[in-house]
Amino acid sequence: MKHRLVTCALLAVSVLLGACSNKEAGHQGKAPIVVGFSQVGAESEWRTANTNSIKEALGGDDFKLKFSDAQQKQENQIKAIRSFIAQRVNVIAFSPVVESGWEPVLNEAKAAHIPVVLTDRAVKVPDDSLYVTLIGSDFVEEGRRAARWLVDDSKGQPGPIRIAELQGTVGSAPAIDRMKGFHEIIDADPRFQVVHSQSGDFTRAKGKEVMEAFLKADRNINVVFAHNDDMAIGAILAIEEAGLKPGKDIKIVSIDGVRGAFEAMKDGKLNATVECNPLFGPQLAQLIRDVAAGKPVPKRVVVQEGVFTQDQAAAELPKRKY
Ligand code: GYE
Repeated sequence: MKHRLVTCALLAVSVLLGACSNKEAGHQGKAPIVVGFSQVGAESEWRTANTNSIKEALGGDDFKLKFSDAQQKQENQIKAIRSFIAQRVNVIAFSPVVESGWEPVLNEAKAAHIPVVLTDRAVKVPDDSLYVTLIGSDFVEEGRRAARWLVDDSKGQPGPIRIAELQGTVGSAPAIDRMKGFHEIIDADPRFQVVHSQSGDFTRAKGKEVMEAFLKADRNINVVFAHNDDMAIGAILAIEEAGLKPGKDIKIVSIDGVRGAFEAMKDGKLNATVECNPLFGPQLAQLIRDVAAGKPVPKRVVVQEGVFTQDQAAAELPKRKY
């Protein structure tokens, strides 16, 4: 009897131990996948929607999310990634604020055998084995789409068509690529002239500030091309304060497709927005599951998106999830 009891107790202990070591084995057992995520910041409506989508998708029992906000500073992201490495997370994911300067820290992650998933923005590294995959939009195509809208809208109009450009964060993939795509299209038509171009760092406040400065120097602006909706919304305020009508005296096209842009289109103040979908949390969660399980994943995953104009705004607005 005593012997039996001891055997039972031993069995119970070994089952418990088994469960524990299974948990410690990380993602192979039932234990959650520990993910360190470094977000750019909270600079725009797009970013807030993106953060919510990621937190929700990585909020279940399958994951343990360590989330860090870099406040648009690369040095903060590098610090966060180093701390994820020190904590030996299973997967590191991050949306790089700028394209360059990532090699040292990515090499450290590689040396620690921690796979890196890039979200939203690309990096410039000579060795692309430093990250496993990138999930995000095609920013060059978004720039082309904004330009194609403009070409269409200004059919039959005489030149010059004077454009003010509000760039995103200097050195960031979306700023570089959207500018490139936009020029690819407009440079084919000599009527289009980009007469002002400056960064508004993807925020409303800076978009407004930069537009105010443009208008102080020059009231002869026909079009604003803003690299995101928030800067366009800031520019709308500056245009109104200057006594001009946004959407009429100055046409405005921007990128993201956030709720604020649809509201501005409904009011006739913004002319068009090119969609950039931030709601890829669920797709990211699946990618991370695959990466953690050592399954092969595509090097580049592109998010699906479209273009919307004023006539579609009222019908589209209630359907928008961001
Ligand atoms: O367009 C902008 C945000 O990287 C796609 O960053 C993202 C951009 C987005 O601040 O609103």
